[in-house]
Amino acid sequence: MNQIKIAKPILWSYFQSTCSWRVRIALNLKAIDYEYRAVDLLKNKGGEQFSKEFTNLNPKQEVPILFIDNYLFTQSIPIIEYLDETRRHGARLLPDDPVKRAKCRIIAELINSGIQPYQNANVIKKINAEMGKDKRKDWLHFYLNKGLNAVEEILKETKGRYCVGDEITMADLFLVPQVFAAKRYKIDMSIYPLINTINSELENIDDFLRAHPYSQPDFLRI
Ligand SMILES: N[C@@H](CCC(=O)N[C@@H](CS)C(=O)NCC(=O)O)C(=O)O
Repeated sequence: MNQIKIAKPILWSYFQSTCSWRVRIALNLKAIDYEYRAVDLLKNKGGEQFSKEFTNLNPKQEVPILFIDNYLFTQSIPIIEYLDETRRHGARLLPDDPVKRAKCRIIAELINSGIQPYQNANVIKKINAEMGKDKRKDWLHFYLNKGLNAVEEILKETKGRYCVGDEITMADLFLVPQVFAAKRYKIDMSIYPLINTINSELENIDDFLRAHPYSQPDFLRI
């Protein structure tokens, strides 16, 4: 009998990258075993994402990248949607109900395009260089608070135990890493009670804990 050999999935990740963390949670929730390839975003002042080898894999020079089913995917949202569409077991990350699905994508997008880009390593590097380190705090606090306010508002309407109702969805995979990053940047999280409550529900779930930066092979206290 002929057997088709399917290679083990490979995730290019950095322990502290919130975008990689989203995908790590999805892989855990879907019980997908994978090989972890660390990409040090800060190494040699430039970072391994700028190497020729990595740029060939992702011209945008960012993690995560996921190799799965013999395809290479970038961008956490399509990666997570692909996993959900091809693996129907485990948590359903995109609800069947079209309204819930849209709300879930809104929350993911508020964080994906409305918050994370402003705190991205290459953006902060440029802010430091062109505006000075003092301005960095104002920049981060302005954009993170603007985005988190919008998330807190939509949660008033969508929340159950988690971001959208009582089942874990893609929105939750975006929330937990973003809260961690906001705390690192010393955002006052006490003004976001719904985000805090939902984050506390989620952060101790085993599949989330195993995806946490502190549990990754490249974890470094920096
Ligand atoms: N929209 C992309 C964003 C990817 C991204 O910005 N990744 C960050 C880490 S969270 C990165 O690799 N940054 C490298 C850099 O800024 O040089 C996604 O969701 O995957």
